[in-house]
Amino acid sequence: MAIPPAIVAGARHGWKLQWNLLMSGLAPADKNGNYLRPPSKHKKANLMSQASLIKRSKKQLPHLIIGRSCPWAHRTWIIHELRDLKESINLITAKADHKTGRWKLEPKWLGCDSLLALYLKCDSTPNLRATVPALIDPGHTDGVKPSLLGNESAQLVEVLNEWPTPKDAPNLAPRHLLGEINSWQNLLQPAVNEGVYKCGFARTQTAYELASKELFNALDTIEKSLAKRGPLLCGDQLTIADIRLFPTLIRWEMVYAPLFGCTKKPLWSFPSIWKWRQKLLKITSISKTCNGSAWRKDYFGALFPLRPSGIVPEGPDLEMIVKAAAPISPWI
Ligand SMILES: N[C@@H](CCC(=O)N[C@@H](CS)C(=O)NCC(=O)O)C(=O)O
Repeated sequence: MAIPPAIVAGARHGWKLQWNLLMSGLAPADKNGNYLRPPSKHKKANLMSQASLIKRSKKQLPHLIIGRSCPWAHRTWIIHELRDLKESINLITAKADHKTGRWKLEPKWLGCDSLLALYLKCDSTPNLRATVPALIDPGHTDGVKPSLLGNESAQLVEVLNEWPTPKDAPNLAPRHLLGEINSWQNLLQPAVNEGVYKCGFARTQTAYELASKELFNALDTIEKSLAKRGPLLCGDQLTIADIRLFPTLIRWEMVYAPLFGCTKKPLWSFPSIWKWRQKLLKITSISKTCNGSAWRKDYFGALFPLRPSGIVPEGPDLEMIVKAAAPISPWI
């Protein structure tokens, strides 16, 4: 027997109320339903001197805590790989606990089995969210407490780019390109890197359309710039501007299009961006940080309000998508 329309309407209304409640826990919004990224009470990230690092044993070195699917952590991870910082910063991959929405530490580190416990051990204020990436100094002498050196990715990529290293390591933010790198960051951070989240976490149609417009306008700007003076955002040289953009665009077909509704145009309709992404994925230090099927599992599994069934969709693997020749676009 068909369900009476009044019951369907009541169920829809009830579900929408509950959905809004769940969304408030996941992603704060303003009164018009626009996603508001929680301000991170970020600490000023500190650079350590070569002299203080040399004195330390492997265990006493700072640790960079990342999560395999977090795009913010991904940016710091790529710099860690590209500059080969493993001799001076240890890497820990926290595991996403989908049931609690928290980061687990397996195995425990400094006696902590969760990122929250670790933040508390570092005396971070309880209202500071326990987010990845986090750069932590375990303390190098007995009795010295561990401390949080930084947990804001935008700063951390800069700090890691200047991190002392005994070997030759690339400078991804050379002085003559700093102006350009900063102006890319001013566009990329709100419109693209946060922009995909603004689409996915929008609570109303108007909020979604606003975010989508801002996002695709930014992609148009990137496309034009790459076509004119690519192959990279600052010309021939790989910089932190590329590294800041890459984790968003490499997740596109895996999660941001299917789950966040970043679908106004397919990415292949931006031919220069398409080639740019292929070029970056060919760099081994970058490709080893990419795991498309893990991203699918984490995003579809963790973001319950967006996908209550928890079903993880199938799809072609990342390499296959990225390596495909971009079709002749009807938008060109
Ligand atoms: N301040 C951070 C924010 C990073 C962030 O939002 N990380 C997410 C994972 S993608 C997180 O750890 N969330 C845990 C939480 O909010 O409790 C940055 O940009 O570095």
